[in-house]
Amino acid sequence: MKKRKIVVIGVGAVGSTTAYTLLLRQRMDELVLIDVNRDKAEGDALDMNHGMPYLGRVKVWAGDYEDCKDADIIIITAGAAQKSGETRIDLLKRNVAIFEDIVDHVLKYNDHGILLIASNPVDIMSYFTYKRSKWPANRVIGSGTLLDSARFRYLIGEHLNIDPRSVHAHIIGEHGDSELPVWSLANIAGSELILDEETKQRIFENTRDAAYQIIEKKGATYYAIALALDRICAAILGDEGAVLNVSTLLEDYYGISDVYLGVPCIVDRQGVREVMHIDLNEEEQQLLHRSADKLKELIQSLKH
Ligand code: 6V0
Repeated sequence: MKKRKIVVIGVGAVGSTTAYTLLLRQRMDELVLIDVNRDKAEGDALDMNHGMPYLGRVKVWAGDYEDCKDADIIIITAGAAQKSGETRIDLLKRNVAIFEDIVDHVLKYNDHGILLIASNPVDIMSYFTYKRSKWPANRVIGSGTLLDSARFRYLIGEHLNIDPRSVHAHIIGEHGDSELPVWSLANIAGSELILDEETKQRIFENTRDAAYQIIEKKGATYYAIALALDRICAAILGDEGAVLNVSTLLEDYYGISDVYLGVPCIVDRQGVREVMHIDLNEEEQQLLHRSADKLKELIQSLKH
């Protein structure tokens, strides 16, 4: 049987937590860690290997770009992270420069895998990777609003005392300040949520601003994003056809094209098999357009 292989590029807070999560869940047979800080990658690999007597056998090592050769999934979490008071957009120029180098290196060795992007601003970094790689859009995926949707479902579940896995609710648009809640489709067992406007506003603001709150308290966010990335890898490697709010290329989605945004997508071995068209009300459509316009402006600003 073909070995499943995942490469994680950038093993800082997000990358190493993601690697560890993938390892605990035994998602692959081989796991490669790449970082400009080689010592960090080597230290992480040693540390993880020492846990192997308590796990199944997974080969973990600190590698080079050559190791991308036969990888099924290449996760990029490298780059600058938000500091307290910074928005995700503040990271843009720094991370584009880092990505030029990383994407070109990956392309030298791999032309068939799936690139999974987590570095921020994730929608723009995913679009940039799609353009630079010239790979079909289905194989360049951003983590999008999967994490935001998880936060949203958790907060709704907490408020109603319901398991968040039974809460069906979506955050779509930018993974960032212009994202929007799709209240019109939020439901539990098909029943509409009965929440007053004030509660809805509070739940959404706590979802949207969650990263700021966490960064203020401990400097970085990594556990929940690691679980979200693990979920995407499971959907890909298991050929699941799971519906996940990842960032993907939109083509005439409510008239929006040529931008990456988080929307519900069917994810399987091909990556994004299909972008799902969901019924948004007028207000939600307007907010989605606003989110797309903001990202398009930023993409344009990169060209100057
Ligand atoms: P971090 O802890 O600073 O780690 C970044 C890592 O990237 C470090 O180990 C660096 O050495 C490494 N690195 C930098 N340049 C390169 C390069 N050229 N090649 C290889 N490695 C390199 O940051 P953290 O892990 O906290 O965040 C990483 C990225 O994820 C940031 O852009 C965050 O904003 C983003 N996040 C995205 C989330 C999402 O939902 N998509 C959630 C949380 C963070």
